[in-house]
Amino acid sequence: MRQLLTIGAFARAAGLSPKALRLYDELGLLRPTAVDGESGYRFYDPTQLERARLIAWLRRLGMPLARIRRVCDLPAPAAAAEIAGYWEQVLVETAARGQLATFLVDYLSGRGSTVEEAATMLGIRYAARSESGLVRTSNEDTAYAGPRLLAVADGVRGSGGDLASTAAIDALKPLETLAVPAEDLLGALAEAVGEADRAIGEIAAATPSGEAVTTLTALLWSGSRLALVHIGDTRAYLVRDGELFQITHDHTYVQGLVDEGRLTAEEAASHPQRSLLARALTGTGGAQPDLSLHGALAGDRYLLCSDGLSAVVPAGSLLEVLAGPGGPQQVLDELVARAYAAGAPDNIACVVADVVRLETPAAADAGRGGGTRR
Ligand SMILES: [Mn+2]
Repeated sequence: MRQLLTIGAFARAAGLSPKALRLYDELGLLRPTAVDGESGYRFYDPTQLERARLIAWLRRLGMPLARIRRVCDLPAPAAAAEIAGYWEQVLVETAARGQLATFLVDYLSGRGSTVEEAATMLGIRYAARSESGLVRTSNEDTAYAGPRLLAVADGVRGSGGDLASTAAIDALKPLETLAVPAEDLLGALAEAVGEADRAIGEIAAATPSGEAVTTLTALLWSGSRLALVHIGDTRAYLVRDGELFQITHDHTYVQGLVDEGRLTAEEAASHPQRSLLARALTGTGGAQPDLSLHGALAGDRYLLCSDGLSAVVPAGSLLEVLAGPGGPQQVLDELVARAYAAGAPDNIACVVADVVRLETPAAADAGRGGGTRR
């Protein structure tokens, strides 16, 4: 029989502590070969070192013990696949936490700027349209614009799609009239999205397929800032200083491949699975929308749209129209006209909104005095 190692010697050889070894014994993760009946001392066989080292490495990766047990009991190729899957999950979660951290930094940095906000009175001018296009016989897209809320939603084709996109935006409409302090904007939006998801769950339960799915991209106006909520492949763009910025990230399968560097943006645009959604409102709870705050400047122009516009009218053409003359309605009509000129193969939902300086008594006084205010 091979010489057994004491728990201390085995712990040193494996890079684990005796305390950890006792825990792994209790959890059934790594049983000692022998236990002294009188003293209770544990003894390990040197052949157990491989398993012990694997456990130590997996602990360093941060893998939970239950998952480590699963990996240890698998044959090597399956264990490798399990570790790869775990790591992919960690990366996704870390990216989500990174976004949250960025958001919190922005959020808390922007909080103290009420003096500046009071000096500049801003408002929005807006227009919204939703069309079925030239090919589809039904319209599952919804577009809405009001004094505080701008929103588009693209319901996935099927029995519940149109109801789902309407319900998603309806759930946000109470925010039009609710007095929400600027610092609570995002919380209010997140809550409303939870409401939207619950409503969609009811719609799904009432449809024969049992499914109702929609995207949602919405902006809530606070008078100085815009809170953005986004899930799916509807988009929000900002035109500022003559430049077009897409301020949402598509939650699609192909965008995921682009992010991983496995596909170029051009390849993604013509990919057969380009409309496959990675995230959406499905009524199953736990929806994970992106939330962010955007400071408003007079002269900013926002576009919210479904893929019925963005997939057929290239960014250069969008900017040409958005940077052109005319108010929101005129620009919106021109954008929709370009989608039709491109064949309008899908439903089109579109909102255009301009951030404008409001004429206030204070601003008018300053104007008379010849001062320039910003
Ligand atoms: Mn669509």
